[in-house]
Amino acid sequence: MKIALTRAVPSSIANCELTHVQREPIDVERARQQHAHYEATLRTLGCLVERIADADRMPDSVFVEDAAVVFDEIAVITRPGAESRRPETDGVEQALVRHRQLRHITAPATIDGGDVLRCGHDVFIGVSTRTNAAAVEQMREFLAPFGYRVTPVDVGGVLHLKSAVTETADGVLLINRTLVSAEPFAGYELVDVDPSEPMAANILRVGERCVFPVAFPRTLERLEARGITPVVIDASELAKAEGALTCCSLIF
Ligand code: CIR
Repeated sequence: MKIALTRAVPSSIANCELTHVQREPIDVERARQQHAHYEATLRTLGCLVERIADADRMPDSVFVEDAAVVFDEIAVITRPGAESRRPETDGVEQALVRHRQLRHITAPATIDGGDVLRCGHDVFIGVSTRTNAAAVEQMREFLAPFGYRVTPVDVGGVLHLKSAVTETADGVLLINRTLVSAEPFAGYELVDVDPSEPMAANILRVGERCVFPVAFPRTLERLEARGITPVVIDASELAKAEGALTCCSLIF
């Protein structure tokens, strides 16, 4: 059975980090309802949802994806690019230590899990405002014994690599080519987001199924035309905190 680690929406979320999104009021109760529905969806897709201990004073703590990257063999505890987010990793580490041997990213390297796209044994790492080249090298060292290929990918105009490209099925990526070059993904089948929905490239894969936001109906049509039929949910409140679907869980 797959495990999905999640963490509660903190009451401090209004103070979250924002980079490419204008600050607007976030309805914490609505965010919590949507987050509960997200967790329920993961359960219907066969995940055992485990909550990491709350971190109510850490505004971005619901976005657990950024604090660690989980592989079959090890889990890497990150050193998040935003200083305000570094305390988040302790709780995530306590939850993960029961499941995996751990490795730790160390200074001067910084990396957010949102910049790490794993497709089988290909690991693409976005070099972004949050993730630097030193982190790519540390990841490469951690993963070398297990046969992963690590490829750095330049990311600009968006927070993380996985805001621009994610995996929908083995060998199939959903991508916004205006945010990231398609070149590193040669050999993959690419499904393009609808040009009117630039933020639609983040789809959450759970085994053979996917979860996708209701906010992007045109891209949904493209996915369905390709034979991909995701479960559609509303994630609009956390989108105001610059969070997408993959950010809210660590699934392994
Ligand atoms: C941040 O700026 O760090 C948060 N407000 C949003 C993080 C979203 N995480 C992700 O895309 N993996």
